[in-house]
Amino acid sequence: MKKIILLALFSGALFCAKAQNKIDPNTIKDKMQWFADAKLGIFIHTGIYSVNGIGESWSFHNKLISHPDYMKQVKGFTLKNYDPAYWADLVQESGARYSVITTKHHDGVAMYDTKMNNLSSVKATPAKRDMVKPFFEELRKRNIKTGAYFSLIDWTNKDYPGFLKDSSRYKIANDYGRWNKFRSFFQGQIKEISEKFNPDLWWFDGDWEHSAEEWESQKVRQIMLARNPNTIINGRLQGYGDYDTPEQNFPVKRPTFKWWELCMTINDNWGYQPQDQNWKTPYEVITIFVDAVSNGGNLLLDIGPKEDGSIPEQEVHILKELGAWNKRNGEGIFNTVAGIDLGHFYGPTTLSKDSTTLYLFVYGKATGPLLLKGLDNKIESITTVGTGVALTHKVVGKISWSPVPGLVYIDLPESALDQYVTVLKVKLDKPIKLYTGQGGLQ
Ligand code: JFZ
Repeated sequence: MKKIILLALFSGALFCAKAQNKIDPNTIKDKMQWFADAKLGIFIHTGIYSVNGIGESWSFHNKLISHPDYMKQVKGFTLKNYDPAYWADLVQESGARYSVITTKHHDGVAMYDTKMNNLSSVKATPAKRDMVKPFFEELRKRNIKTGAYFSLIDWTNKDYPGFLKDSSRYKIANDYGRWNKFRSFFQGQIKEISEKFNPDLWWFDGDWEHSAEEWESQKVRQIMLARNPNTIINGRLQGYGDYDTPEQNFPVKRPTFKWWELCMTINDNWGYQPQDQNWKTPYEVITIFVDAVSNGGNLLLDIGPKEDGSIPEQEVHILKELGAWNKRNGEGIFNTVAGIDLGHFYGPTTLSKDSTTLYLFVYGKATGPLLLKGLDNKIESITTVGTGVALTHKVVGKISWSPVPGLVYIDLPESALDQYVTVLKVKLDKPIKLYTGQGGLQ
């Protein structure tokens, strides 16, 4: 229940406070355009939790393991097979346009060479490597946008109030100087990430533990925008973010947020956990991806590399299958906008930006005739995007004297089907015009 409330809070905080800090809507629209067009990102939870294959940070917070035993994992984090070029190749092959890597999770262990303390993959682990710099360099070589996940929570830092689930070190009101010391620390890390890596996107996390005032969220936003006014910020910087981040739970009704991204695990856990073999199938991932895009959102699909930097083969397989599907059908996904109401077509749809092309998505082995309702356009052609098959259609029930359009039945032979989701391209005579009446005589 807590998670649902908090995730709902993320959304509320994001949009109700935006008016307060008067973010210029035009500037925001321009800089969010790449994100709106990108549709797919790959999330990477890398951290010492992959050594024992246990829950990231939460395992000690929820007392499943003592904090000292959790922190002993620093000694097993080797990255001996870490290959940032391979990671970037895999992101590229998936079809993703951006990738977000954990620079620091709630456990406080930085995956980059932070100068703010000695708790990092560089200074505290046998890896002695900064993961972020080389990965961002490889992403940029491939024109893939870079995202920095940063946890505001730092349950290991002695100056952070929170620690274990039912105990805290102090209350801010009782020791403001200590809280200020922590604020200088975490804001110093944000400054150095800004300066060293200049991420295209910031993925904050953990804002739920304190208020925007306590975090100094407006100041934090300014720190990032001062370095790069075009960087975009997720909605977990309470009231000072640019887009919403529903987590794991897929929206059923189309979200009202202008920009949003569903972040989702590829099995049931964010980090590498060997016992978790509940992999989502390529079909499940692709259908969830299509659903998010048809509702105007993005999918941020997570992978959890092992402590040596290698990526589990199941994750590689899923990303490659997703990428192969994107290669066949990406025209209906990338650079499109949200589709039409489900009353017109009983499935996901997207539109070209000039709305002269309607893309219909057909799950699994469904074949025609498919029904398209209320289309008040002349159809110039219907083809399958992935297989390029020209399809026939029939208009039924058009009454000559009525303005109400007829029903369109589209033949979809089994031979034209995609292995996972078939995409139909409906080329229209002009920008889409839809009849949304209740039938009858008008
Ligand atoms: C957060 C992190 O805690 C999690 O470890 C992972 O990094 C995910 C992407 O982001 O997920 C949450 C967010 C909120 C709650 C729990 C986990 N909550 O409100 O209990």
